[in-house]
Amino acid sequence: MFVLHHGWRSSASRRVRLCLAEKGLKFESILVDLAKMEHHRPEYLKLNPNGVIPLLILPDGRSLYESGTICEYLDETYPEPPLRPGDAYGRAEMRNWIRYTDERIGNLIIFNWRHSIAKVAANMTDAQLAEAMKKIPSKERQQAWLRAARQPYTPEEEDEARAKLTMMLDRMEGALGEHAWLVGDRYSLADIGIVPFVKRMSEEIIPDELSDEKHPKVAEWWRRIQARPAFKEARIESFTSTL
Ligand SMILES: N[C@@H](CCC(=O)N[C@@H](CS)C(=O)NCC(=O)O)C(=O)O
Repeated sequence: MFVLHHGWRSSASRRVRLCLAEKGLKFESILVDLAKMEHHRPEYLKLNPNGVIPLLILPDGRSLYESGTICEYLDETYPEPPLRPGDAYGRAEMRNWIRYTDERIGNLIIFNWRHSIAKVAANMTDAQLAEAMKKIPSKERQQAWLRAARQPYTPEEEDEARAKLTMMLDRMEGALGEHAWLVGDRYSLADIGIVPFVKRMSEEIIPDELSDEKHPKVAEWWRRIQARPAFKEARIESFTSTL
C-alpha cells in the first residue's frame, strides 16, 4: 500500500493524487499541516530534504519526493492507463510543461498562503521566526515564509502574478489549438501537472480568463478535465473549503 504525505489543498499533492486516481491506486493518507511546519520536522526532512509536500512512501518502504518525478515513477511502474506520450519527443515536451509549471509555483504562493501559512507566520515573534527560518531548507521558501510573516504581497505584485498566470493560459491555448491535450492526443502528466494551477485560477485568481470568450480551448479542456472520474476521486476541491 502506498502512503502519501500530503495536503488536500496543496497543488503538488493534487498532481500525485490525480495520477494515483487515474491508475486506480489506493493510498494511506497522512495529512501534513504546513502551518504547524510539520514538513520541517527532522524526521520528515530525512525523507524529503526539500521540506515540502508531497512525499510518497512506496509499498516496499522506499520514499520519493517531487510531484513530477513521483508521477513519472508511477506511470513507469503502473503503465495502465498510460499517462506519458508514446514517443521520446512527446515525453520531452511533457517534461518541459511540468518544468514550466514548477517554475511558476511562486505565482500561486502569493494567493494561496494567505489562507493558512500567512495567518500563522504573521503571529510569530521575531525570535520564533528566526528559529523557523533555520529549519526551512531552501532560500526561496525562507523568503516566502518571511514575506508571509512580515511583508504581505502588494496589489502590484498580485497583478504581476495574475499576468504571469494568464500567460500560462495563453500558452495552453496555443498548444490546445493544435491537439486535444497539452501534448498530442493523449491525456498526460503534462495536463495533470497544470490542473492544480488552473483549478486555483478558476476559483478566485482570474476566473474570467477561463471563459469561452478569453481562452476557448482551455475552457473546453477544463470541462473535459473536470468530467474525468479521477478528478473527483483525487478531491480537487475548492481551496477555501474547510478540508
Ligand atoms: N517541486 C515540488 C514543490 C512542492 C511544494 O511547493 N509543495 C508546497 C505545497 S503545494 C509546500 O510544501 N509548501 C510549504 C512550504 O514551502 O513551506 C513538487 O512538485 O513536489
